[in-house]
Amino acid sequence: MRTQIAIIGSGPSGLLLGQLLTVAGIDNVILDRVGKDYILGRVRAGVLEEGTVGLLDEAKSARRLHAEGLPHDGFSLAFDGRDHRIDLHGLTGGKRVTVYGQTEVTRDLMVEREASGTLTIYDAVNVTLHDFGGNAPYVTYEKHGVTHRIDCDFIAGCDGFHGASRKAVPEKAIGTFEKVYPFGWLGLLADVAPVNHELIYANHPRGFALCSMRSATRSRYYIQCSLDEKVEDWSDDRFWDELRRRLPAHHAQALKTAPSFEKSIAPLRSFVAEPMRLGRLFLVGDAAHIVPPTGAKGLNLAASDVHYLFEGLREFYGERSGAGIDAYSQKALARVWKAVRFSWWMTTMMHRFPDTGDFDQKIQEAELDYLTHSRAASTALAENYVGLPF
Ligand code: FAS
Ligand code: PHB
Repeated sequence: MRTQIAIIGSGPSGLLLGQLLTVAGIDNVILDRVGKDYILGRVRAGVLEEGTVGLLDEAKSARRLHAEGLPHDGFSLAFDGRDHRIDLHGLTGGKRVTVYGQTEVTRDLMVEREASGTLTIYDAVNVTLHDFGGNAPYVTYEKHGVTHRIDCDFIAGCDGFHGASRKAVPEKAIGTFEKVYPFGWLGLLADVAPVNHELIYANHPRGFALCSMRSATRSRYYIQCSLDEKVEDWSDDRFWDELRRRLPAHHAQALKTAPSFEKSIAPLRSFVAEPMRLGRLFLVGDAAHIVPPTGAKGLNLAASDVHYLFEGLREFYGERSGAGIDAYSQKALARVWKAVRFSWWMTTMMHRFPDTGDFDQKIQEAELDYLTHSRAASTALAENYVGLPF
C-alpha cells in the first residue's frame, strides 16, 4: 500500500491531522494498535481553547461541539474558604474556552473520517517505522498474523507518550526534559449536575481539587492523591467526603452526588522531546510532550502541533515548498514550552507538595493573593488559560 502521510495513532492528534489532510485532498492512513471502543473508553481532557475549536471547524468536525459544547467565560480559584473568579472573557478581550470532553472530540473525528471513506487500520500490532531518515520511509505492522507494509512520503507519530514513534528515534538524535510530580489525580465521572456552572480549582491544606463537567448533567471531579493510592481503596462515599473537605463550605453543602461510572488515577509529569522532526518523521501531541492537566493544555497542545504540521504539509504539496515542514519543530516547541511553563506554574501554585516547607507555603499563599488582587497577574493567567495564539 502507498499513501502520502502515514499517521500512527488514532487519538485526537492523529484523527485531527488525518481529517484536515483529507479535507485538503492529501492522502493519509491512520494505524492504531487498539480498537475504536478502547480509544473511546478513555476519559481524558475536557476544556478546548478557541484555536482547537477553530481547527475542528476547519476539519468539518465541530457540528456537535457547537450544539452541545458549553462556552465558559471564566473559572474560580478557591482557597482560604473563598472563591475568586477569573474573568477570562473580560481579561482577554472576549475570549473563552469550551467545555466538551475529549472522548466526544475523538468520536466526532472518527465519524467524519468514516464518512469520508479515509482508511483507519485498528488493532495494528508491532507498528514499526522504517527509513524515516531517508526519502522513502515506510511503516510495517501485523494484523491477523500477516505483516503489511505502507510506503509513504512522511510519517506522523501521533501515538502518545508510550508509542513507538519517539522510541524509534536513535537516542543521540533526540533530547528529553522531564519533571515528575510527587502526586497524582484521582478522577471521577458521575451523571449528576455539576456543583457550579464554571470550573473550580481548589487549593486546600488537604490537597488540590478540581470541579469540572462534561454537560449540565454530567460532572467530572478530581482530587490530588499520593502516588501509592489505589483506586479500589476509594469508594464513592470516601471520594465525595474528601472532595467536600477541600471545597469552600457553600460548595460543599451544594455538592450533589451520584454513583460514579468511571474512577481512575493519573500520574502527573512534564515532559518534552526535542526536536519534533527527525527527517521524514514528525512527532505530534503526547508523543512529543506531556503536561500536568492542571492548565487544561494537553489536548490543546496536540491541536496546535497539528496546526503547524498541517499548514507545513499543505504548503509542501500545494506549493512544493518545504519551508513550513522545516519550521515545524521550532514553531511547535516555542508554543509547547510556554504551555509547559504555564501547566507547571498552575500545578505548583495549586497543589500541596509533600516537601512543602513553611516558606514555600507562604510563597504559594502570596502568589494566590497577588493573582486574585492584581489585574496584570490575572490577565497573564487568563491569556494562558484561553490559549496563546498559534
Ligand atoms: P493519545 O495518547 O490520546 O493517542 C495516542 C494513540 O496512539 C492511542 O489511541 C494509542 O492506542 C495509539 N498508540 C500508542 N502506541 C501505539 C503503537 N505502538 N502503534 C499504534 N498505535 C499506538 N489533557 C487535558 O488537556 N486535560 C485533561 O484533563 C487531561 N487528562 C488526562 C488524563 C490522562 C489519564 C491522560 C493519559 C492524559 C490526559 N490529558 C489531558 C492529556 C490528553 O488529553 C492528551 O493530551 C491527548 O490524549 C493527546 O492526544 P494524542 O497526542 O492523540 O495522544
Ligand atoms: C476535565 O474536565 O477533565 C479537566 C478540566 C480542566 C483541567 C483538567 C481536566 O484543567
